[in-house]
Amino acid sequence: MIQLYTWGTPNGKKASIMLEEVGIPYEVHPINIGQNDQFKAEYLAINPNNKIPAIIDADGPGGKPFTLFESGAILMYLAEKSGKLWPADLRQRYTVIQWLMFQMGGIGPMFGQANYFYRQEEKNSGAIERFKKEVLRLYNVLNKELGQREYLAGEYSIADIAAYPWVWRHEMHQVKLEEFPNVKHWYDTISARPAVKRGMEIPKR
Ligand SMILES: N[C@@H](CCC(=O)N[C@@H](CS)C(=O)NCC(=O)O)C(=O)O
Repeated sequence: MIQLYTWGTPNGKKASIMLEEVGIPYEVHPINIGQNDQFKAEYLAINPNNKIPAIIDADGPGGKPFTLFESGAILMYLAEKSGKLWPADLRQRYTVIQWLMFQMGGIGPMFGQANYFYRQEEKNSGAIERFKKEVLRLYNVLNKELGQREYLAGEYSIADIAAYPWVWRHEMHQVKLEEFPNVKHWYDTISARPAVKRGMEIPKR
């Protein structure tokens, strides 16, 4: 049984989608980041970086409990632990990791900043300009790549699970998916997966 510490944001949903995809039983602990639960001492003992998601695997490596934060690391750990969505072939595995890093280093931070600046009442036009440009650049990369194959790394993988909940927030960063038809097709295909539907419902309120 895995303990999942999460909230209803893209990084949190990556972990719940993955747990649903690989079928590992888990218990949800909502960490309300709007009420600063992430700064409470008991949560900082799990993730000193005061962010969701985090997991505790009671049956971790060596049969001992294992605590892990950073959503990309959680996806890789759950893939390796379950043996699912984790290609045995080195070339394929690193293609998955490459697209996972593209999400962690590009999509997550850039879409996240764009969402933040678009949400502010007092608009910072310089910041909006910068992040809008970067968001559109990233959507163009996704659209071009997804025109050549169905999923980011070929087969459905943790790279798709990482990117999907960020694209779910496309309205927040003012992107019309219809303008990126290959991304829209990929998004709709992933949205139809039963495990993704269940994972997106977490945490239930
Ligand atoms: N790189 C981290 C980012 C996690 C992250 O930014 N989580 C946000 C929610 S999506 C959060 O917990 N924010 C609370 C805060 O910054 O205090 C990961 O991928 O796990």
